[in-house]
Amino acid sequence: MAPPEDKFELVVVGSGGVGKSCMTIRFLKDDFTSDYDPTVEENYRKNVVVDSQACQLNIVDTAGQQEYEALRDQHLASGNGFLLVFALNSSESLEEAKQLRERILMSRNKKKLPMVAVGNKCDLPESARQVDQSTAQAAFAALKVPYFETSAKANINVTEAFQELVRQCRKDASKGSDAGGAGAGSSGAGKGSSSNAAGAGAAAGGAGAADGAGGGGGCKCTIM
Ligand SMILES: Nc1nc2c(ncn2[C@@H]2O[C@H](COP(=O)(O)OP(=O)(O)OP(=O)(O)O)[C@@H](O)[C@H]2O)c(=O)[nH]1
Ligand SMILES: [Mg+2]
Repeated sequence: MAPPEDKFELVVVGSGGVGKSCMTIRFLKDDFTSDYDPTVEENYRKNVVVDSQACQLNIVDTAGQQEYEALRDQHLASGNGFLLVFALNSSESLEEAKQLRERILMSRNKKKLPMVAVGNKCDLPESARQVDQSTAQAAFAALKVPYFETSAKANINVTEAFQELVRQCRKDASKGSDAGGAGAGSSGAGKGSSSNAAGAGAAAGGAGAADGAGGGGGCKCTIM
């Protein structure tokens, strides 16, 4: 296979404990652990195929803990796309995800950047929910950020969310700086629209995205 033309840095951000690392590991390795080990920072590199096109992803799994905020913020400047993760059992984490979006846009002095929002832990029982599907959907639709309800644990919509972010990055790269977070219905592939992405458990499994060798030595990252 020819080397991928596209190279994107995807930065996974959100409050502590919302499931950023589990989302990343589910996407990259189709694995899950219920242990909680707060992250300082992890970098992964992997070649994936999205919409029949190869690309190289550098995925930065950032810290949610405040003490590492400065480390995280370095990547706000460098990232091509951002996965805004919150947990459906924490309304506070939703607020933080919205604030992070603003912080990213401000730090880059842009109105839009490739972003996808994710309400994780949708496997939890309804009684644990603090964020309604409709509330989050409406909030992100207003911001023109595609939104998915996911479960890293049950492998729901994880691949879809990352793939949508890659699409956003491609659009941004091809259209120049005024592209960014196109909203509902614009993803071409249908699945990414905020209205039909959330909730559905159609999850194409972990398979769709992951494809072999990293390539490129010498980086401080795990080559998947
Ligand atoms: N029920 C459920 N639990 C999850 C899910 N994703 C993650 N968890 C659990 O939530 C806890 C935190 O997950 P992490 O992925 O480590 O969270 P994080 O956002 O990376 O946390 P920091 O690295 O501290 O910022 C762990 O105990 C996970 O097992 C999910 O989809 N469903
Ligand atoms: Mg983590």
